[in-house]
Parts: sequence; C-alpha cells; structure tokens
Amino acid sequence: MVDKFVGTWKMVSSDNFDEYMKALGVGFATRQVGNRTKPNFILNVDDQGLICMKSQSTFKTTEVKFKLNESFAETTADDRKTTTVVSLENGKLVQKQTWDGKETTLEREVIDGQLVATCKMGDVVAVRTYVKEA
Ligand code: DKA
Repeated sequence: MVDKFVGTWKMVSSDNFDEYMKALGVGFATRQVGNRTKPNFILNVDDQGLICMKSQSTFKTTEVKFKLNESFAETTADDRKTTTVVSLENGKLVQKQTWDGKETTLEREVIDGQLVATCKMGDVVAVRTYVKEA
C-alpha cells in the first residue's frame, strides 16, 4: 500500500516553507538553514510492515521507524519532541505530529510521479515537491 512512496526522493521546490516554520515556532537562525536546505526523503518498508522514513540533508538527518496507525515518539529537525502517528488516507500518507497542545500534519502523495508534501499548521500551508532519484 505504501509501495508508491518507497525510494529516494530529492526536493526540487518548496513554497511558503518559511511561513510554515514560523507557525511551528522555529527560530530565525534555524529557518534560514531550513529555507536553504534541499533534503532527500527516503522511505523503505520491510516485510513486517515496519516503515523507515528518513529526511537527509547537510543540515540534519532525521529518521523514524513506525507501523501505520501506531503512535511513536519523534524528535523533529527543529527539535520538537512530538507524539506522531502516520496513516494512509485516500492514498495519502498522513503524518500527524502533536506536542505542547499543538498539532501539525504532513500529507504526502504521489502525483504524476512526483512526491508532494503538504505541510499544514493551522491555516498556514507549505508545499514541497520531490522527484524520484532511485
Ligand atoms: C518535508 O519536506 C517536510 C519537512 C518538515 C520539517 C519541519 C521542520 C523543519 C525545520 C528546519 O518532508
């Protein structure tokens, strides 16, 4: 079911990401680096259904391992400690992070062979597009 997300994806565009990071509460210095960074997004799944999702860049590499619909502890690139759950909803991989009474969602879908990540925090929406590398 998550097969279409498997592989290494390279970010090629990022829209409104600075506003999204501001809404998350990310400070100026980290936003400067975050805006300049073009991460690779790498997703693998093993035969037990354990999904490994990695965001790899010169700034920071983060990795989470989880099963769909099972919550887990995540430390994000901007150092939020979140409770996270990932589910498949209408073909989208939806990652919901909660921390300090706040919530953000990262929705990933494959459209015309590109992976589109829609990041939502309140009414702020950022869209980041990735192309398959391997
Ligand atoms: C993506 O492209 C979304 C990544 C969201 C990261 C939020 C925090 C970044 C702080 C530098 O998959």
